[in-house]
Amino acid sequence: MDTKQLNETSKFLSYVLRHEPQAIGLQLDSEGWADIESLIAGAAKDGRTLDISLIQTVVSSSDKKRFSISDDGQRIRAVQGHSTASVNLQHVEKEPPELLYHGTATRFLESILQQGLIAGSRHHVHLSQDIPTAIAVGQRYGKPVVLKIEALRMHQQGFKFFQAENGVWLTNHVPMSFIHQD
Ligand code: HQG
Repeated sequence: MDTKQLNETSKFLSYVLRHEPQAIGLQLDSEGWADIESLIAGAAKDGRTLDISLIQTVVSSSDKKRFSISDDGQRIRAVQGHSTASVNLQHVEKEPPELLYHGTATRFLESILQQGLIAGSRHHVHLSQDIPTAIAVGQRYGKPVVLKIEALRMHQQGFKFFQAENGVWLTNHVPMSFIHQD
């Protein structure tokens, strides 16, 4: 298994487990779980050869721990990042640290200044615990900029925060009054 094959498979799993399960006729339950045998069968119809050992390697080697496999080994899910309406993953609600970070691209700043941070097509706004991670997230869309979020103050004012299994922080909306650009 080479890195290219692992990356491609990881992208494919993100696509079907977060966004378009119907592309391969896959059913996700409300917690995002898919049956691994059905995933392999659906992928095969799409001309893609998956097997359990490739899937397990992608899951265990994912730098961001994007996926998890159920204890019985039968099911797989993405731990965050969904956009598909059929999934409503019940993340654990948690008090956030004083500051969290959001990496974005400079070209989005004008709109963010007007609307605050919005979830867009995903179910939540995604926040990072540290600046290097936020820079990497922002770089995906252009020249990165890191916004500092007063997460604890938001929480004290009633905004809910969740932490996904892989440590990514999630919230529904961040108004501009809690965002700093320094
Ligand atoms: C931006 C990756 C204009 C937001 C990452 C972001 C993350 C606005 C983009 C996870 C806006 C949405 C999520 C507003 C927010 N006006 N633009 N009002 N509010 N935006 O990909 O946070 O590798 O849906 O700044 O590491 O970039 O896939 O969200 O640039 O953890 O596992 O709209 O995805 O993880 O982009 O990334 P995304 P994100 P994976």
